[in-house]
Amino acid sequence: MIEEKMLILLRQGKISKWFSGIGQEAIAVGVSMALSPQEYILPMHRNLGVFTTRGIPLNRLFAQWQGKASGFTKGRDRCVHFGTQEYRIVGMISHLGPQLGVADGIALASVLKKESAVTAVFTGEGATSEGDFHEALNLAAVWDLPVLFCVENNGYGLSTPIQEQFKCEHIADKGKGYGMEAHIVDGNNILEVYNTVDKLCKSIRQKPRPVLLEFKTFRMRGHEEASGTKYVPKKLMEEWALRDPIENYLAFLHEENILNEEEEVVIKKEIIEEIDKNLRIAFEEAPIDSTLTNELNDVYKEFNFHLVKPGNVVKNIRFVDAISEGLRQAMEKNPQLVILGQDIAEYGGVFKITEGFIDDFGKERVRNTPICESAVVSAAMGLSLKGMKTVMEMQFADFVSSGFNPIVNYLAKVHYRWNEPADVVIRMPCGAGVGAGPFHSQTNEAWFTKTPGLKVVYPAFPYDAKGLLATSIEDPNPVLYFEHKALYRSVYQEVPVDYYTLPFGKAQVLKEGDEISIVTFGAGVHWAIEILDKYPEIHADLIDLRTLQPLDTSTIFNSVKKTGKVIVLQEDTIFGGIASDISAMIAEQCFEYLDAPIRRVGSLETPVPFSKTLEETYLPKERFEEALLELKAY
Ligand SMILES: Cc1ncc(C[n+]2csc(CCOP(=O)(O)OP(=O)(O)O)c2C)c(N)n1
Ligand SMILES: [Mg+2]
Repeated sequence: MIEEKMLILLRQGKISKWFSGIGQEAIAVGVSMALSPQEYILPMHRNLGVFTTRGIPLNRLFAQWQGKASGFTKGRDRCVHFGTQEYRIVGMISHLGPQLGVADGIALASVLKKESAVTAVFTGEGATSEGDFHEALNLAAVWDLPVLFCVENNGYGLSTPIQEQFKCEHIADKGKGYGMEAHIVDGNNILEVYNTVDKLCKSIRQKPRPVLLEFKTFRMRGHEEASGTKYVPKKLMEEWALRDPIENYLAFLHEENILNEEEEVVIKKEIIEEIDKNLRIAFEEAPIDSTLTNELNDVYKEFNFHLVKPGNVVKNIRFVDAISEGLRQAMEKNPQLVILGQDIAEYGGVFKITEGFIDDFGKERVRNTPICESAVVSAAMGLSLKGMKTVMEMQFADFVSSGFNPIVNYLAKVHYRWNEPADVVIRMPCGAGVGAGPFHSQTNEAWFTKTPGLKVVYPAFPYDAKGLLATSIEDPNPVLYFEHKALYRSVYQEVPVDYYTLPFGKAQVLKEGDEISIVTFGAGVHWAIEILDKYPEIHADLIDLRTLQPLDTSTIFNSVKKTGKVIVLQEDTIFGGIASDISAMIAEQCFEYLDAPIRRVGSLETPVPFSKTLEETYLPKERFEEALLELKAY
C-alpha cells in the first residue's frame, strides 16, 4: 500500500524515483521476520518490506525519500541508500555488489564476538554477475561465515533477461562451486520463505556457515518507474500476476478463516490512515537546510587526536621494522583490531611485516585472505559497522585497483551519507626503483587524494612511519597508508621502542634555507636530500609532507612566502597528481611572493618500466636536479 501511494506521488512529481518491489514483497518480509531484531539485514532497492518489517517510523522513511532532515542521510543520499544501526539495517550503495562483502564483515565480527547471529544480505540476480558476488560468496565459504545470501531472481536486471545474464539453470547451482549449501525457494509464497529462512537461521546460529538462497520471483513493474516494461513478454506478466504473493496470501487467510472481509477492510483503513498521517508529517517538514561548514564537517568522523609522546628509549631500526613494530603495538593495544591480507599469517606477508604475528595474536585476528581485494575491503567495512578496526595489507599498492570500488564509493562516502565511520587502514606497499615493472611499482596516491572522505598518509622515515601508523589505526576514518618498498630496508633511524602517535596534517621541515622551497614526500624526500647534499651552496627549505590528506598547506605557504621559489617533487607522473594541486594552491595563495615559475617535477608520463636503465629515466631524480639548478639561477 505504501508502494501504491508512492506510484501516485511519483506521477504527481512529489518524489523523484521509485524502484518497485511489487510482486516480490514476500521475500523481504519473510526474511526479515525470520531474523531476530539484533541481526543485521542488508537490503536492496526493492526491499521496502525490510524497512517496514523492522518498524522504521513511516514519517522518517518518507522524509528520507524526500531528502528531508528527519530521514537518515540529512538529504545526502536518495531512496533506500542508507543504513541505521538502530534498526540493524545497512543499506546498499548503487554499485550493488559491495554490500555482499560488507555482510561478510558483519558476520565475521559476530563470529569473533561469539554472538551466534545470522547476517542476511540481498542481491538481485543481475548483480550476481558482478565479481563482488563471487568474491563475497567465496570468502564467506572459506571462513564459514554465518551469512544468508538472498538472491531475488526476478527475471530481469534492468532490461536484461536472465538468459543474457548467466548460463547455468539456477543461481542456486552456483552454491556447489563455492562449496556452499544452496536452496531454491518460491519467493512468492510468504509461508515458504518464512519457514525456510527460519529453519535455516536456527541451524546457522548453531553451526555458522553461509547459505545461498535463490528466491524465484518476478518484477511486475519497470526497473524504476520511468523505464517501463515494454521489453517484458505479456505472457510472462500474466503468468506471474496469478502468483502475486499478497493476493495469494490474502486468499489463504480467507480460506483458513484467519481473516474475514470486515477485518480486512478495517486493517486496510488503518494502514491508509497511517500512511497518510506520516506523509503529511514528511511533507510539512521544511526542506533541508545546511551550511557549508556542516557539509564539510561530516565528510570525516571527528577524531580527537590523542598525542602519545615518544619515549626516550630508542633503537636503530629499518623502515620496515618500524611499520612492523607499530602494527604489533597497535594489535596489543586494541583487542578489536584485526589484520587482513594475502599471505600475512604463517608466511608473514610478502615483505615479512607480520612475521610471527599469528603466534602472538592468533589466526582469528591475523587472517590470510583469498585473492579478493574488493570483498576484503568490503568486509573491513562490515567489521567497522560492528565497532571493530581493520588493517588490511594490500600485497602491492598496485593491486588496490581490484578493491577500488568499495574504497572510493563505500569507505570514503559512508560517514557523509549516514554518519558511520569506516574504521579501516589500508597499507599500501608502493613505489618504483626496485626493478619491479608496471604492476609492482606504482605510487597511486593520486587515485585517493582526489576522493573526499579518505585520509592519505605517506611517511619517508622510520620514526614517522611508526607514529603515523599508530595514528592511522586510532583514527576512525579510512586511511590509505603508503609505505615505499625502496625505503623498507635502506632507511634506518633511531626509533622510540614504545608506542607513540604523531599528528596528521603536520609537515616536517627537514632543512631550512631562504632561496628555494622543495615540497615533497616519500622517496622524493630522500632524492632531495641526496641532491641538496651535492650542492651545499643552495639554501633550500626541504618540506616532507608526511600526510597528503590532511595536507599541511600553511607550512608550504609560509615557506614559499619566504623563498619565492618552489619545486613540488613527486614520484608519480605529474598530470593529475598532488604536485599539480599543490602548485595550483601556491599560485592562488602566494602569487605576489613568487620570483619564479612554480616547478612540478615527477616521473615520465609512461607506465613504470621494468629495466633498470629505463626505470632511471622514468624516475624524476635527474630532472629534479636540473630543475633545482635552473630555479637557483632564475
Ligand atoms: C556497478 C553498477 N552497474 C550498473 C548499475 C545500473 N543498475 C542498477 S540496478 C541494475 C539492475 C540490477 O538487476 P538485479 O540485480 O537483477 O536487481 P533488480 O533490479 O532486478 O532487483 C543496473 C544495471 C549499477 N547501479 N551499478
Ligand atoms: Mg533482477
